[in-house]
Amino acid sequence: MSFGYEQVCRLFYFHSTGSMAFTTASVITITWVVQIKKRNLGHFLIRQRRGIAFLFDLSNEVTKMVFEVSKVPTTPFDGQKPGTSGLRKKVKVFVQPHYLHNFVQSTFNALTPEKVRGATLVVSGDGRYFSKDAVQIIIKMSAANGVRRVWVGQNGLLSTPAVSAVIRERGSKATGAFILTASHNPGGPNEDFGIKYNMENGGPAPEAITDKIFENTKTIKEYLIAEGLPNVDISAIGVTNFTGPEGQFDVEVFDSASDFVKLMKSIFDFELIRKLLSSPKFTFCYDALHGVGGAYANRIFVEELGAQKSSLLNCVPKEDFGGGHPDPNLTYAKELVERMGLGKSNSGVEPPEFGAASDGDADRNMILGKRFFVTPSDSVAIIAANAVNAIPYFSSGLKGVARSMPTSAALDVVAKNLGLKFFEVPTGWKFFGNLMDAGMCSICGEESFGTGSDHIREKDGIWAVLAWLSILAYKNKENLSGDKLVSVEDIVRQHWATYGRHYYTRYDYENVDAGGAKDLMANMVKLMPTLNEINTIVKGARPDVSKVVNADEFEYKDPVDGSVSKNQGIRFFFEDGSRLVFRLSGTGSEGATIRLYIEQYEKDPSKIGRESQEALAPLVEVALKLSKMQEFTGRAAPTVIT
Ligand code: VG1
Ligand code: CO
Repeated sequence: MSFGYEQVCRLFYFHSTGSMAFTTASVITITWVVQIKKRNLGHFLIRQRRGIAFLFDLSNEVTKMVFEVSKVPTTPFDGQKPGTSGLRKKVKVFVQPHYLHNFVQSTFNALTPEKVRGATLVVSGDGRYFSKDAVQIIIKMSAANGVRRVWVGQNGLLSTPAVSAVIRERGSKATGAFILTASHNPGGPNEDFGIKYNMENGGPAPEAITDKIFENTKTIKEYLIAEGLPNVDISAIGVTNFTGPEGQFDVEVFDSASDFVKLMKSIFDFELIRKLLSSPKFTFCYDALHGVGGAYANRIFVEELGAQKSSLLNCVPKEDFGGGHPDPNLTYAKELVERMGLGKSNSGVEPPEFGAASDGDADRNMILGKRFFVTPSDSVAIIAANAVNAIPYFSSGLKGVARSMPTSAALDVVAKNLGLKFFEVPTGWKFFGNLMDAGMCSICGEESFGTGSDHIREKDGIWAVLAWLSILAYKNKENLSGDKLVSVEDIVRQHWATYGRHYYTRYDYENVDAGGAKDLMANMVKLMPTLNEINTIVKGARPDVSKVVNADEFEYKDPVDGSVSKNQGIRFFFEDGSRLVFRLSGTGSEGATIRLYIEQYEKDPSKIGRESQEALAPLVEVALKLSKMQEFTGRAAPTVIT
């Protein structure tokens, strides 16, 4: 037999039943025919007649479904710029014809066709409204772009940390992932959808890639899709095989929790935690806020660690998160906050010893003790201070620690005391990845309820809960039959006594007019170099606040690859170590959100027990005056205070 290379031909498959299927693609390269033979996909007899190749399948099974690829013309959409963590927009925007397609194709193009061809991609998310449709669209586009296989968590569910874990190690490694989530933003037909791409290290795409994606969205003219590919049943575990112009294409649906549970068991001492959870003195409560955390909670907390089923709240993932904000903070995690004795009403029931919540995609966490709130900035510092003793994964020491710029300096103090490498990066998890890949950082965190480690390249809500349970289990090891357990509050107060306390609060002004927000920031940039003027405003507002000694706009140079990220927030540093930070959110889907971060360090043990809003009131007043908040936004009060 002699075939010309890249010869025009048609392919026929004869089923054993006698029926016949054929590709309608008119161009099939002979290399592909040879590949089929090499891959041993059945017994093929190849004949050629007048430039047409015939493939006769002599095997008994025909399992391959054959698809063709279409090039669909399209035009760019405005505003497809990935923010702090992917592209987030209202569902109404995402469902427009070609909208999602344009973004996915722009991503493929940014990754380059060579990298996409033959790739293994993970596609899943927090299960929010529109996810199931999006999974099918991305499968069809992956097939058309020459991806070799797509891995999907059952029902399209995988938490963001689980995606990171799956990319890094699910038997073999994957090339990357599309994560379908808008995190803590609400879901449903009138709410938010989101998509982001993670790289082969399991972490969010760096700015070099997200910038390229955005550039591509501005010029895109066509996308590739296998429109005729039947929808894959993502509710059933199993593999479906297809064949296309680039060769074989498989979709594998797998259990959403197994890989992640295995990873957690390799990090923590589950036996020790189990002992704590089974102690009658210890009571526990976890709220998934109807996010994807629920898909892991039962397996880990109940099946593996023996917690009561009744200790799980809102653990059934829902497309609309039950109508709430899946945001684990004191404002939105209402049910948990009430249960922990931090709400307005007093039910008279004794709150649990420990409570935790995670967000829509289960990468954030909130840690609560009985009638006690742990700030995320304190949480990461306390985990870092106790990790080596309490968590087997860290027993040989920490490589370093890192926090995002607006996060309080509680971690800095721990790093200094323990002689650890320390890094301050811009907001967003993508900046931690390089440090971790380079072996420079083991534990990191953000003030926005994000905590994690180098076990993956995303923050990890369930990991944080297990870290705290490990610390509690370790501190109570010899104490489970004693009178009183060491509580969350005891651990935090002990930490403050050792390292000092960072009073901390964040004010969010959500969905303000984008123009007003920009002007407010521009006004402060102008103010920055004029320390005298700044201090006149400070003294005018609160004579009891110390003076501003420096003001700047945060800029980060990545110590690993040298890349520079500018305009990452405006900072005012005070003589007594206090700090104000202003930045615009990069995760909102409408208007602008201004975040104001306020921090004050107190070393004097007699002054560490104050209520934080009261302790910070003078600095808040100064911040509002300096920024002319009300003048620029028309807002007399923030939307959320954490
Ligand atoms: C917010 C937080 C930031 C976090 C990001 C993504 O970003 O401040 O710390 O990394 O959300 O978290 P911004 O730009 O709105 O301040 V998640 O849980 O949405 O992936
Ligand atoms: Co999230």
